[in-house]
Amino acid sequence: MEKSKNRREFLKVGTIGSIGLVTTTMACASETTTEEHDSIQAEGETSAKEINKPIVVSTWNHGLDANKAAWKVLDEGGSALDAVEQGVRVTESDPENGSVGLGGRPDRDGNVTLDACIMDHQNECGSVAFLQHIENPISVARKVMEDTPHVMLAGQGALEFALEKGFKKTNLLTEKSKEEWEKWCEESKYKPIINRENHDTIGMLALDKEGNLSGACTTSGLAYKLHGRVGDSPIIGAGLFVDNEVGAACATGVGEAVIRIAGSAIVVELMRQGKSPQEACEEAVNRIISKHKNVEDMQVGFIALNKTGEYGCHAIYKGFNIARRDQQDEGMVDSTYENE
Ligand code: SD4
Repeated sequence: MEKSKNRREFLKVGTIGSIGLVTTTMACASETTTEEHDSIQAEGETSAKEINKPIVVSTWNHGLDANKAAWKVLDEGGSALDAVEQGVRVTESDPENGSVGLGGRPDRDGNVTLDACIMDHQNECGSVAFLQHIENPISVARKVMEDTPHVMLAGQGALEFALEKGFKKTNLLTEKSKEEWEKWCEESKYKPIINRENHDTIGMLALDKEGNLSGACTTSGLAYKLHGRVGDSPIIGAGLFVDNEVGAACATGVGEAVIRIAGSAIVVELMRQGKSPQEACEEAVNRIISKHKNVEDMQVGFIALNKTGEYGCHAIYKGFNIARRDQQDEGMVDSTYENE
């Protein structure tokens, strides 16, 4: 397999504020070089001008629409927490999206089961796993965070909690998803589908005008998974992690691989040690590769955003992309990757 764009190539892409045009082809990483970033730090403070805020980044093409909703909050001076919740709700409620919320592909028995989590700048976090019948699990996760002493609710208990909080029971299995699942049942391969294309989980990271970070992650998980399977997306430290002193990260792809390396927590810790968001994502991807005997068909991508509004992304395979919105513009950014 061919190695692709390496870090040094795209670290030259630009500096903060230099991403001008909306583009679908730019390589990932925004865009202080390591040296520039160091010099900012060495001067002692990062001035407001140097910090690229507010900014929101999210996974895949559906991130563009989600970012618009998040941007509305950020631009009006709202919190990153509100922004990421409002942002990913758009994707959850889109019946055309087959990997998140309404219209999500079911498990192998035909049940749409959802995982989501949210984390703010005060290390507060909330999560729901294996939740059925609720269109916006991210908002249930936020309620877990704000209205309970717990971090995570799962299954029937999460559903009962959501109903108590006034969420409505909804049939999430759209005709389209049902037909696809029925077709899949004819072959009965019982092999979860692993996507390398642009229609996966939404993970979103935002830095608000106050300079605070938050993140959200929500998914229907791997299509046709075993009933009861939970991926990385509701697990704080795996699918999402935020540390307001350092940065935030989220993951998309095969959740089992992300969980095995505590993926998003690792990305944040690497940034704490001085890595740029891009370098941190690369190291986490390579950790996954080195810890698995075979990554064939195992796509994983990470996004990271730090306190200066610098972002990066990296994936095992070509095909991952992220949506970015900041004060200059909005656009898609192709992720760098290890393998074609
Ligand atoms: C999961 N990470 O459930 C999610 C699914 C996903 O790209 O992101 N697919 O494992």
